[in-house]
Amino acid sequence: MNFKTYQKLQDLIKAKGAIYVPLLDPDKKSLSEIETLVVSAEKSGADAIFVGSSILVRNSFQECLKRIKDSCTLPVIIFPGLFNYVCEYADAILYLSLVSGRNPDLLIGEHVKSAPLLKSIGLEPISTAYLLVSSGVTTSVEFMSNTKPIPRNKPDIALAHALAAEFIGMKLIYLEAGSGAKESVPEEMIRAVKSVTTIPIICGGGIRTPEEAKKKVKAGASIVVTGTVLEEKGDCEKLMNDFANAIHF
Ligand code: 1GP
Repeated sequence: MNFKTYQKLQDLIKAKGAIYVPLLDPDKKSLSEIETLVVSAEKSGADAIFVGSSILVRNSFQECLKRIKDSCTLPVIIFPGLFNYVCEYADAILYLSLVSGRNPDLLIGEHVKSAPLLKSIGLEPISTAYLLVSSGVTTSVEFMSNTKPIPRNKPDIALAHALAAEFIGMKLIYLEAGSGAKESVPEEMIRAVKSVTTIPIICGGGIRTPEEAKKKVKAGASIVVTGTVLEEKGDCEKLMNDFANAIHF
């Protein structure tokens, strides 16, 4: 198994300080809209593309990944939500373990089911500690995963989870407020996690402006993800460009 996509992300973080990753949901846009978005993302300075959904409604995931790969040269990474959708057209998959919860299926069960297929198609897994953080509303992840998020005013709890994940050998820490969250992950929590961990921190959920994204980077995030705010716009090339400029330093 090679880990070249993870290495590429690390190289980009080293070169740019932090990187910007738009999240595309195949359920929210048509295939042609997604193709257009991907082309705009590359032009606007985005560094990689995440593709995923909490519930897949349309039967177009494989086709969508293929079209995305054909439309850009950016690393294309599956962000599987709660289930490990596997697809040979992607460069890698965030192999998410929902470490903030105590649901065994999402800590290891789903991984066991998908590991042999990942191996046989040669899809790179990027071991990622997924920490769900409360955000003011019940998010899809919270409901679907049947787990409690970490209270947003408890950075010490997030810190302990992140440290344990790094000790176990995970390669990324995803601080997640949930798609469309009312409030994004607090900077104080990002700072606390950053103060003890050496692996890159991804921050996503409820980030709506480039200014907000910059605050996450200043607090210690190496990767900032936006999804919902892009779905709400028609042509979002300028917005993606503003995000990329705010995040790179
Ligand atoms: C969701 O972190 C991602 O899993 C992105 O969240 O859709 O709120 O930008 P938004």
